Amino acid sequence: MSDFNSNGQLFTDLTSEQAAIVEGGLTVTIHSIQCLKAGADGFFGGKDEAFIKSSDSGFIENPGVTATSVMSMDSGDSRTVNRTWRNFKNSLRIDLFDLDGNFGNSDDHMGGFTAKSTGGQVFSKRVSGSGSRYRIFYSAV
Ligand SMILES: [Ca+2]
Ligand SMILES: [Ca+2]
Repeated sequence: MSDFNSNGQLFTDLTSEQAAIVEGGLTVTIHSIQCLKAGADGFFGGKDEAFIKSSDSGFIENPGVTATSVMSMDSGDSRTVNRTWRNFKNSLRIDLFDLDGNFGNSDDHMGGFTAKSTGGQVFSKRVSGSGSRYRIFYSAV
């Protein structure tokens, strides 16, 4: 929506996305993950080859480099991740997958969530999918 201000100059109202750019966007850090149940390889059993990816858009840093390395996860395992994503918006989508490339299948989705600001505090989020359950520890500002 456009309008003229008192000096007769054209100005445009910011959309919420543009306002987030002015405010600096959102920075999401995944601190660690905990595997509550490793089950995404079905009857093959064993561990998940977990990786975290954001399919979001509008990245400020590392565009295109959106996934972590693969972490071998068994039930009860915890791993430090310490990976940060930053975008232009006020939310950022995080998804967890099990790598299945060696079997020629597409990777299994093990759940995800849309992160919003936590005021810098560390929150945990439970996600599940494809027979696996995880807890993801994150913060966002
Ligand atoms: Ca699998
Ligand atoms: Ca796998």
